[in-house]
Amino acid sequence: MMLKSPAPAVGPLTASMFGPDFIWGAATSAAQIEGAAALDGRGPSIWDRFCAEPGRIIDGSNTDIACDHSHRYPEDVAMMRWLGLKAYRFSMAWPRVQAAGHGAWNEAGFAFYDRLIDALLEAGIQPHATLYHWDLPAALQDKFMGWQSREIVPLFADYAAEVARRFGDRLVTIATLNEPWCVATLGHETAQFAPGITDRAAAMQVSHHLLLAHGRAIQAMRAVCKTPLGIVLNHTPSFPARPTEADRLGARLDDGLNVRWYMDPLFMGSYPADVLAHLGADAPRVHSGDHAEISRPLDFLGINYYTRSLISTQQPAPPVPGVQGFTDMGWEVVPEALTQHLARLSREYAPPPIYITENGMANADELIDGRVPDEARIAYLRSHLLALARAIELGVDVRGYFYWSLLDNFEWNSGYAKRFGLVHVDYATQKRTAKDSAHWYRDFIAQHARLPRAG
Ligand code: IFM
Repeated sequence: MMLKSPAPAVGPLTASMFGPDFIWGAATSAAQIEGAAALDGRGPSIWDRFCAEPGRIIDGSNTDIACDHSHRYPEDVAMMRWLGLKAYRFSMAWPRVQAAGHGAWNEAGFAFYDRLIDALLEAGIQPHATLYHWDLPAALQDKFMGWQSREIVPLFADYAAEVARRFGDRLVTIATLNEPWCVATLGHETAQFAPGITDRAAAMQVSHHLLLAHGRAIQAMRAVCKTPLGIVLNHTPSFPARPTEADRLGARLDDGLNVRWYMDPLFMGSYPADVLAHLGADAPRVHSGDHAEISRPLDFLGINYYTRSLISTQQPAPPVPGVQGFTDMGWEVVPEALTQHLARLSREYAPPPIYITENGMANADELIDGRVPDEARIAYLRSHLLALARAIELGVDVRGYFYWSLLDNFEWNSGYAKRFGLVHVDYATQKRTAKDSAHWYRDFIAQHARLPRAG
């Protein structure tokens, strides 16, 4: 038996494959683009600390300036308008609006997001906010060991309620967390991300506190706003590399740790039994009532999809047939897995409407005579939009797509070495240049906008 990969999504892509209200967007996050790390009362984050530790970031860089978006946001909003984006997904930096993560609010920090949201609305672009995209106030790490402590849960809910109270009427959606798997596993088990801890039990406890904080924040925000609320998960569907029982079991466990560990408590009210058994003493401490809080109803589910995982007991995993290529991150390009995965989520969880809140590729882009000819990114976009259209055809309720990312930016432990943007950023001059993929996406969005509307 050969590896069962989904059938390739072939055929022409047309804008008419997406309904008239489909939302076209692009996404970023605060730490990756804003800069102004120490301006206007922003407190330090765990990523500022992590970047300062030798050897953590491959190019030794940090987020102090990044894309200088906090000063250049009018230019960036103008670029979004030129692209024809209907929506923009950004995150708020908790330490910018509450330097220590508890105590006084920082009005100068809130004023920045107030200006950004107004600029988006004036440009006719829907603002979609995420509350936590990894930049925890460092003071919370010092005081409570960050997400390892349950004491962080009410603090996050207070922060969420304050954002919802101030901005709920102007935000089109609010997501609590971005990619809790990365925070827990990459931050606390493998130490690739801040705060750089290697302790599986701590990582699993962190995952539970993140989910609980999400549930508590949903309740706190519902009390003060009517904005649609949700969460954003990163899913990397797992496949056995070989048709062996061992690889199949490995893929099932990997799926348990990445997909079911988060989907089951959110939509079914419990952690998956096989993963709990696997974790043994490293399973998190759960209080009675926690699962009821975590599984509060949501208005949308954000899915970030980039690639699949091939799992094998043979290391390195043996090559599989039909590989279409790899991005500059070394991630395999597998658009069909997106179709298959969305259909599976729909079938197994009956989730609320889905947004693809991130999808995109890093490419070794070059600026040549004022142009960035990134054909590989155009091919990636085209094939993933086709895969998405196939999922919609299969009946999956997908409402929008946000390309990751609007701009080249700080790619965490890869520093500025990896470029994901539709728009090239020259970090020495901060000059922005729309890549060929930006022109392609703009044309596609324009085609969609020209489709005849019913009525
Ligand atoms: O840059 C990240 C983003 O912050 C979270 N999702 C994955 C992207 C690419 O690695």
